[in-house]
Amino acid sequence: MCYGFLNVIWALSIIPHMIRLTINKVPTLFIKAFTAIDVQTIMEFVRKAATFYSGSSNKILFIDTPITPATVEAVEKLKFERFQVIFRDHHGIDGEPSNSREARVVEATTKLNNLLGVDCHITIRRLHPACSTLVSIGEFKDAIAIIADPDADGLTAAMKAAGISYPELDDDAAKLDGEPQFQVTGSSISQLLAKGMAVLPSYDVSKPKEREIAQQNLFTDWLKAVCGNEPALIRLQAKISLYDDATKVSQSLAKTAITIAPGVVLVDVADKALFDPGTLLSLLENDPECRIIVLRKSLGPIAALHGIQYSLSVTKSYQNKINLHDLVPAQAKSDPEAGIISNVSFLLHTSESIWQQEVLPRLKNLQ
Ligand SMILES: [Mn+2]
Repeated sequence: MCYGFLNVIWALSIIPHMIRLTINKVPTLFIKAFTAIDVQTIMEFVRKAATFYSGSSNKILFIDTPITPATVEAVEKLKFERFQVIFRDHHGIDGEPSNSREARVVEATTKLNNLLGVDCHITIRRLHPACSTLVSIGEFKDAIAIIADPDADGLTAAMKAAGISYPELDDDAAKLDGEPQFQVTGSSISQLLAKGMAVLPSYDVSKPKEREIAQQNLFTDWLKAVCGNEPALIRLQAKISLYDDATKVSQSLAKTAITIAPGVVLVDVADKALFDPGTLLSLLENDPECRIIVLRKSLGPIAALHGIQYSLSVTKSYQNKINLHDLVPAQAKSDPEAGIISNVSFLLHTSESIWQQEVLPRLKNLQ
């Protein structure tokens, strides 16, 4: 799971999102499990993989997958069906939980530890910036299936586990799973993945499968390119100019930023050309006074339902000081229908009406 900019919340939303790849003969499902349907998808994927499996292990590896109640349920069901589940992840809570979401993660972590014992290794990102460091090369090449997070960290970790790696993979994975400005700083092969991810189309309600298909193709090509496939490499390189154009759009968008409250900047990106969010956010973060960045967007899970969405993120150095949950009513639930999505304290997405009625007045009074 990525460090936590806007794409994270996109992925945490209600939109089903999954990718299937066969890595070194190991069927791999990339999914974030949040709903009963996600649990069912995992079960069906594993059962099908098991019917085609000719080896002698009964291992299922979960790697970099969010520690949610749905994930726990999938693991329980797999155990019940006599699979050996091995769980490796770095999303454990570092210290005491500071909000209800973190408390739920701690609860689910305890359940997984109790269910799996030594087969469960949940650590923290500070110690393991990338999940690839939690497996050795080929450690799970005989597994029946791998379930991984649908991002670059999940992909690199699953590849290494299945036996496909290269010397810089761990270092690249840490960058790919880090903040946007560092994601594109890895080895040349890693940059192809990072830049490809940066220019994936945003979720568009009129083309609900477009982003998922684009990401499936990107993962497939990158896996092939790492294995030395020349046509895949050429296809990935062709995306670089798209990325370069998107960074130029970000540079011009950054110049349109307006300050709407002390340390709060807003950029209207609605209906604009494809831009790179990482470049835009890092340009805005260059101002040490900048505390909160607001993007007004025409694409995204709330925009899909309400037309427009406001996506707020707290800049790195203020993340311990500002809790965006303070900008909405205390009893507010994270619910796209109601116009609010927020799973972490430093990211918040709202509809136009919640923005006008709740968020903006509170922002103006923010200390
Ligand atoms: Mn991760």
